[in-house]
Amino acid sequence: MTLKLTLYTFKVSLWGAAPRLTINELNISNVKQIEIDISNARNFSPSYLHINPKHTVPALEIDEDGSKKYLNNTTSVIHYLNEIAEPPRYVDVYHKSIQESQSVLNVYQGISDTKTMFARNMQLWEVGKKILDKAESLLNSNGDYLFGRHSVADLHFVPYLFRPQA
Ligand SMILES: N[C@@H](CCC(=O)N[C@@H](CS)C(=O)NCC(=O)O)C(=O)O
Repeated sequence: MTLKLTLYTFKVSLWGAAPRLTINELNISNVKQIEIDISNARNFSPSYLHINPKHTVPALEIDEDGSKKYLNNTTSVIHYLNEIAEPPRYVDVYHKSIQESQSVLNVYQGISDTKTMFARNMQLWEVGKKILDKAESLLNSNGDYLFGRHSVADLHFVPYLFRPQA
């Protein structure tokens, strides 16, 4: 069976970005991507309305041995891509990171209330301030590097310094 996939998407569309991320993360090769510029109403062109009568991006064309079908909402496109992909190389890390995010997801989904998350953020903010105070005092006494000469501590610290500027 020959499978040809074409994703209709638009670079500045968040919905359109979701399957692009999926394709990259799951390393799916040979998906042709076609830009549908919705800012110019290309999603209302007769040819696109044939692909997706709902005139939204993304949409996926699945061509199996010349027989074409279309998926026209983000969830079904992503589920399909997930089905055909090889399991990601670091699948354990994926699951672990999803589990670790579960408490945050619960807040967004209204399953748990926001207080615990915000209390934890406040707590982390205080820890962050202490780390910066400590680093400042070390640099005041030791010069250019945290412990007087360049060490792994400096390598770890620099990204933290850049984050507040982002
Ligand atoms: N329910 C759709 C929503 C997609 C959507 O709203 N896409 C926007 C771009 S972010 C779009 O194509 N809007 C054009 C329109 O509605 O005419 C999905 O799951 O894919």
